[in-house]
Amino acid sequence: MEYIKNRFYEKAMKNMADLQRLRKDYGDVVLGQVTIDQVLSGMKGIPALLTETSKLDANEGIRFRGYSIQELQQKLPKLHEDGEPLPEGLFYLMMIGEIPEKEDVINISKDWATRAHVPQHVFDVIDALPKNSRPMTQFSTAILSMAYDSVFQKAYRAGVNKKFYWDFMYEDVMTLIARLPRIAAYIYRRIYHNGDHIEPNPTLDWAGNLAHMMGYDSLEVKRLLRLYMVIHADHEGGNVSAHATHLVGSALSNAYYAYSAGMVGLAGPLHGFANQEVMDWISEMLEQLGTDEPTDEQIAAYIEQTLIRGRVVPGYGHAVLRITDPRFTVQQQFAEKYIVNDKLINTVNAIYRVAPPILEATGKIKNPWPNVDAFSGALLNHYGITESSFYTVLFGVSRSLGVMASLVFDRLYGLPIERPSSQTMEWFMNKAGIKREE
Ligand code: HAX
Repeated sequence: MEYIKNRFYEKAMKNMADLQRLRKDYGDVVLGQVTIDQVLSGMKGIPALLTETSKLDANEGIRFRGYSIQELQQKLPKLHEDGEPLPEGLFYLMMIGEIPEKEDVINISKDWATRAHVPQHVFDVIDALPKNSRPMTQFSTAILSMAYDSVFQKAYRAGVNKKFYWDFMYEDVMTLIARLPRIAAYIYRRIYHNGDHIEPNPTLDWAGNLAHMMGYDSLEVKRLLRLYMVIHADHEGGNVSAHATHLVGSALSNAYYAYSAGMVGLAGPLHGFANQEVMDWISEMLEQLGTDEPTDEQIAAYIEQTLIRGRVVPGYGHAVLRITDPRFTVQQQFAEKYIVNDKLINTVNAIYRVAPPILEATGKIKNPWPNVDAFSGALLNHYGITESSFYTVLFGVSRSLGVMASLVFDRLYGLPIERPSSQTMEWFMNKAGIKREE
């Protein structure tokens, strides 16, 4: 499997000369002006990070190395002709920048299968937590407990030259990704299936094995999880999970520390936890209305009520996107293709009809359209994965692909410790040319 690592090195090293040239000869090129509003509204739109794996366009959605999700559905290798692409192929694409051959994808599957053994101490750490602690708490704690195994950390402590950091980081990243399905499934079976665990099947692909170990061996669930793992994998570098991973990694923390930090960020309700919140919000609505087939008028009234209560409508809005998230659309298409008349999916579609004009009419919500989290829960629920408190863990497993690929780039490029400046209120007032109210 060394050839994947070697190919990554050859391809990525070609960019090094460009990076050095940019820093040395063009370092004082001005990239734009930063406004007070940008800083005080969460640094939106400020170009501040170098991320190779994907790019998010506000009016088009995500592109992975230039390819849209629909293009990837056509081009990335699949196990079955009418199935979904394997996430292994997307990982290859993000790392190497080229669409892989089927053989490349099978090689990554095999590589991850050989690395997938999870040490007993990780299960012991999970089992030491209360069974009812949040799945994301169990997940991020389990990840952190694997730092013990970090080859990067050992190499660093042994004094290895920094030009080889990326190599050890690559090894940690591949091992970490390989172990995640087992860890996620272990937490799933521990919480929702009385600890009745299912052993991995090393002949299965990464997402297929996750479905298997969670207890779902049907082709349908494997197909859904392959789609799920592809569409959640990356969303350029500035989102909370990616940025937290990168930031912590910039202190030369190992991959387990960095990814665990990213997962703690993903667990927030405005980010990855929104996929559970969508389900909670819909459940509460249906309970309040006493129906599982609400009318558009009833949904509209519930949205208004949510806004009046000063709450967000989960699954809607985005910090960058200004359109319906293409990740929402591919899930909707998946449902149209494979699912006939599911009441929850009908409700999700009805919310999509009703919510955008109401959100737009508030005049303050910049993007009234649905994001990825508005649909994913209904699909999982349809196939029997009804435990919505677990959904953010599934998101997290997928997100490892992008943020971990980026971490290898970070170390190969030798990106420095990240340290933006912060300013006091007084500094901002001075810049605005105004004085504080007495
Ligand atoms: N419902 C109600 N109000 C909303 C809203 C929504 N869906 N989306 C934005 N707003 C509000 C904001 O809370 C903000 O209100 P205040 O001025 O009173 O603070 C105002 O509209 C302007 O916000 P914005 O500039 O449009 O949006 P932000 O960039 O600040 O936030 C969020 C983007 C995604 C966090 C936001 O749209 C939101 O809270 N959505 C609901 C939660 C959600 O679905 N999160 C998942 C996003 C996708 C993702 O990361 N998945 O992991």
